[in-house]
Amino acid sequence: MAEVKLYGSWSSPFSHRIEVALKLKGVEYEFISEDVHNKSPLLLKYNPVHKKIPVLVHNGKPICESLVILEYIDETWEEGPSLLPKDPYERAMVRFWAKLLDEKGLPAMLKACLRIGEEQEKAKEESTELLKFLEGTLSGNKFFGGDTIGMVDIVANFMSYWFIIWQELAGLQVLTKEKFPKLGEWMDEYLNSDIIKENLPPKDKLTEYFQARFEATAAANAAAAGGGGLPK
Ligand SMILES: N[C@@H](CCC(=O)N[C@@H](CS)C(=O)NCC(=O)O)C(=O)O
Repeated sequence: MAEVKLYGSWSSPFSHRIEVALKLKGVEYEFISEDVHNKSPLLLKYNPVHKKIPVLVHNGKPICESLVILEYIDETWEEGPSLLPKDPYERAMVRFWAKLLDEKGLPAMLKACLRIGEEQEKAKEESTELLKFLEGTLSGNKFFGGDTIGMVDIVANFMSYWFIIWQELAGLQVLTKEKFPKLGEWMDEYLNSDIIKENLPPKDKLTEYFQARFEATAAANAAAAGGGGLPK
């Protein structure tokens, strides 16, 4: 039997993506919990380039970077539900949105919650612009993947759960059901799907974890700014 190990962390949306994909495909795996502030020698061995979780180790072979891992899972366990469409154009579109969410969406949304002043305003505008595009792509579909959860839904997990917590902590209202009704419906559908619901980290625990991280970032930035209290 294939040996599948996931080096991850309970609080990470990247790690959660891989757990969801494996569960959707019905793949049995061992979860190895990593402390990202004190990485294990095995994690550093398997991901010497980025030194980050998640890493999937399949029969001893490591695969790094969540988007790469998601495609690997889809291609390796073909019998489960497809995470990417078969049509080349549609596959390209999935990769486009997944890349955009990772390269622009997540950093902008995090910045909107961590920065202040002009930088925060810019990040809020960038996030809102992207959310408008995403709202447009849903066009009557339950999920970004159509009727079933696909790769874009899984990649966008940070928006439906993590960003909602971050914006609550920052006292922002960038993504709300009033401003983005279709994204609101998508979030409900996604978060209430059995596999997602059963595997999300508890909201209280996650809020507490990020509250501490946000406070530590603000304190570090204040110290770097000479006590000026400007989170960078
Ligand atoms: N691009 C990576 C990002 C993964 C990532 O940022 N992982 C974080 C945890 S959420 C990590 O391992 N951080 C440790 C570090 O930066 O040293 C992916 O998609 O897998």
